[in-house]
Amino acid sequence: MLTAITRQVSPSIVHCELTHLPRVEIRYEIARQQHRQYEDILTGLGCQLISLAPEADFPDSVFVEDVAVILDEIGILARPGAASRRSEVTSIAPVIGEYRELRAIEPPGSLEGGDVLLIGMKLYVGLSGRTNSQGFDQLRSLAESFGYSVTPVPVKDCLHLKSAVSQVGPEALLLNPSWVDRAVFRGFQLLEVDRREPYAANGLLVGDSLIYPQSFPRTAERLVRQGVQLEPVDVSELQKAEGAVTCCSLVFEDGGRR
Ligand code: CIR
Repeated sequence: MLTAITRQVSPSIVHCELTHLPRVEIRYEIARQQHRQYEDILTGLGCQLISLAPEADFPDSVFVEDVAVILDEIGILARPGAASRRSEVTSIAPVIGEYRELRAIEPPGSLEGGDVLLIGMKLYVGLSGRTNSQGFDQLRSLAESFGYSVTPVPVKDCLHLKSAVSQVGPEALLLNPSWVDRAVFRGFQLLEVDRREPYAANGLLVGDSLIYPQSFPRTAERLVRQGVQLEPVDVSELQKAEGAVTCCSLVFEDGGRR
């Protein structure tokens, strides 16, 4: 059974971190409704949902993906590169601790879950503005001890690795070749975003379905043509905070509580 951890949108989301987009008005009530729809989709796809209460002190806390990496064997608490996000880890740690033994990325390492693409026993880790080489090294030694291969991936012009590439099928990845080097992912079936939709590379694969933003119709059409089953969701308000669909949940195999 899959479990999905989410956190409801913070009333202070208007003060979110921004790296590549200009600040525009985020309509909090609409963001909340859209987030609820996203949660409903996760439930509809069979996830047991753990929807955590909003945290007023942490504008970006809806983006739970960034604060942990959950492997089958352990949960790794991240150390966000954005200083304003570091304390988000504290309140989610005991929730993940219900399911996994915990480890943590320690200073001077920084790492955000948005930089970690997990496919089977392969971990691709973005070296971005948020994840540094010490964070990468720490994750690598933790994951390699359980038999994972761990590959560093330079990313440019975007926030996280998963802004540039995500999994859309068992062996298929969707990517923006301007932000990440296709060659890293040789061996996978590679689909590219439509050039006019640079932010379209992020989808969340749950079982056989891809939760995918409504705002990228051209790339969506390409995905459908390749046989990908889409679950469209409107996340326009969270996108203004540079959020996408992977970042709003931590989805993992339950395997029973510890
Ligand atoms: C941030 O800059 O940290 C947030 N405003 C957006 C985080 C999005 N996270 C993700 O895509 N994994």
